[in-house]
Amino acid sequence: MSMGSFVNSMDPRSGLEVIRDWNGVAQVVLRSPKGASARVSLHGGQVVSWRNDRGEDLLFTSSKAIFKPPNAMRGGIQMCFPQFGYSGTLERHGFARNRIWALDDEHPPLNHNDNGSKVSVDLILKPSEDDLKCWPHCFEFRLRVSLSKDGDLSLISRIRNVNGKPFSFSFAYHTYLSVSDISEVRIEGLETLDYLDNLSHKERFTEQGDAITFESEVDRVYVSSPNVVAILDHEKKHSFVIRKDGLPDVVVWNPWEKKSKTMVDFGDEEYKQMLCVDAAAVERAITLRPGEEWTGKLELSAVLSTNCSDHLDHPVSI
Ligand code: TA6
Repeated sequence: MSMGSFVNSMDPRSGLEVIRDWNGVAQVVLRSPKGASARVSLHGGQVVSWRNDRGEDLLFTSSKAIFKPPNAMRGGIQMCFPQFGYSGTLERHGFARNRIWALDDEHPPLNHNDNGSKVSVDLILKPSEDDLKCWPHCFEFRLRVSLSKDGDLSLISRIRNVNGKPFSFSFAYHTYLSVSDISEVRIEGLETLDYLDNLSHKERFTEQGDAITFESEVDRVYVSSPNVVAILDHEKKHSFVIRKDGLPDVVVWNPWEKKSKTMVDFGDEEYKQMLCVDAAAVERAITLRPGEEWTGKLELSAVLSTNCSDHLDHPVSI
């Protein structure tokens, strides 16, 4: 995706590198000392790019993506909040991905020390008057996106109820992974789990014993999943390792051929080069009482091995 000529500048407060997209919306650029990079847009708090130290895109972005607020561009990592899918009365996947966020320079410290080995940006979203009309709950959604020196990408969401009464929500990091060829990809870590099939009215099934492979449309919510899942891309000889915390479910989506043709901002053949694997909280809504805060963490690593099973039994230390 050509980025067109963007004006780079340094944000005086955060010292972060900021570029403006062609709608004038700011994107913060994170760079690791070894050459990896990530770009986070204030439009939707969306991660619009994550590249390894060879400059290769690790996230999928459709060649037909529409870069025009308010709709999120098709690709990257989208914030689905306060609703996943059509599980409520709001627009699909909620409104957070369609709003302009702000840089958060009052972010309370996170209770973990990365001893400076990461470069981070902090964003914040609060409801507008219009949002309160369709979802009458005051919240603060703080998002920290970090890039480690080795190029691992981590996202930490903190949602605080600053309301007078409890509220409930569902959540997903809607993550478009770039893959070489979907028929060469398999997912390890979801074997034998139950899943809700969005292709048959959320009916509940149990996954068979082997790793998951793809030969048709898939749209499933794997429930009560382990906190580490691996996506093996044989052709690229690398794997994505997803580590998550506070997010019990994993959504797996590939639109395949027929559905691809129905999406204006998606190429007919692009289903072969992408797979959505979302760390999520969908099956059971999260309820926060006034003053309470929920945290949902995701860490993405791209490891040069196909036998990444050893990663599967490493405990999560995000
Ligand atoms: O994550 C799976 C899913 O809910 C699918 O049902 C599919 O609709 C996808 O999200 C894309 O949603 P979007 O609103 O971005 O077109």
